[in-house]
Amino acid sequence: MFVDRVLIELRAGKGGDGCSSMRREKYVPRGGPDGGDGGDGASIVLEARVGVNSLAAYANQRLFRATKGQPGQGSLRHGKKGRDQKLLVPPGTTVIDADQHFVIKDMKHHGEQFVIAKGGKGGRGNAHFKNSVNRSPRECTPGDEGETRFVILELKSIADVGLIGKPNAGKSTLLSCITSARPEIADYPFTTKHPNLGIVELSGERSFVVADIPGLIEGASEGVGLGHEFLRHVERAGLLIHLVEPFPADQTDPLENYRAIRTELQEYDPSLAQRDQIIVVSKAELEGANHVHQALEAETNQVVHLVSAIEGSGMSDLLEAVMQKVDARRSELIAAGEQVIDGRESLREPVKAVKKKRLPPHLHGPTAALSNEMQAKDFELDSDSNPTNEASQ
Ligand SMILES: Nc1nc2c(ncn2[C@@H]2O[C@H](COP(=O)(O)OP(=O)(O)OP(=O)(O)O)[C@@H](O)[C@H]2O)c(=O)[nH]1
Ligand SMILES: [Mg+2]
Repeated sequence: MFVDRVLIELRAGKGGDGCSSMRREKYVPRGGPDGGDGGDGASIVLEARVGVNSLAAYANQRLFRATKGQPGQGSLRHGKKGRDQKLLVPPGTTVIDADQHFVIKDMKHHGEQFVIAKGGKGGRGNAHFKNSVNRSPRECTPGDEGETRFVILELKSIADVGLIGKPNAGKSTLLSCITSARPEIADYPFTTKHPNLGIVELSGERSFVVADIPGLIEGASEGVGLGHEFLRHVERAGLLIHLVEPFPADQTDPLENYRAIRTELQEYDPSLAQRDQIIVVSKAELEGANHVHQALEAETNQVVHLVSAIEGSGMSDLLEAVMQKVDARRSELIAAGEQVIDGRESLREPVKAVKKKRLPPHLHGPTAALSNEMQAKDFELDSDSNPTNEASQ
């Protein structure tokens, strides 16, 4: 299941109460206060991790609670701290405050983590309040409440290039042609219901990430079709590929379709409409596709690519042009002192930690070298081949 927006409630743990206790023991006069402090409540920590691909883990569970701190006890025993709860999210997740709608944090990199709800501090035991005037205080403080927060987690895919266009334009076919991604492809509109990402690898270790999103139609801003919702997955992309189908199944005019998508982009976010774009006419092998290509070039006054995913024609020119624009944008970002987010990072398989097996002493200690040929008595005699060292290496 692909989930890219959830509202969750986070409740950090309460701090444990401080304890009020007096030491009473035979033969120990004036034992004094010995109430321990309460342990701190656990916090809730968000961490971006490669390999977590959607927010599906939060689709069914809405409330996340961290454990409380334990209360302090007599004999100066302090309460145990609560164990922090870690929630994993995909890199590219934006954390938004649900009450006031401001962005708390944009988690772009693997391993990035931060405390979203802080646990309450533990209370203080009466031993803390002892002073020269009051040597037997009964006073102690309760633990603080942990923070409670409603947050919206929103996933905005990290891609260099966004593929947009009308449904059935051939976006998913193009993605499957240039990357190893295998999205669903069919000759009916709205085959793609959630974004798909793929990595395009060119020679010389040059690569970029492409995001294919569900098709847009006129009125998407009013929620028609799948709406605008998925456009946020190309928001981070510095470059858009606008795919235009030459002969739409619904007999509409391809130029009109092109303009309609431009209007939808403008309505969603004017900055997205101004973003650099490469226009591509798909299904080039169909007769008459080049007329559409010429008409589009005349209308937009810019180079329009003509490609066929079936025959593979025009692909290498297109990929080279895209790579150049991606490289130029990366250099621009570096020159402006901004960080370049590596989209490939979020698609990489997570590295699984290999657990070292603990060997019993007879397999790794000095005795591991014992055999019929090497007996215990030989160890001292044969000082050159030091079996103790060999075995321990
Ligand atoms: N003849 C021809 N057909 C193509 C080409 N590329 C894609 N198609 C066909 O166009 C149809 C739609 O392709 P998709 O890749 O599913 O289109 P899409 O834009 O992803 O569509 P949605 O996901 O529904 O928005 C499929 O039947 C493809 O086989 C092409 O280069 N030539
Ligand atoms: Mg598709």
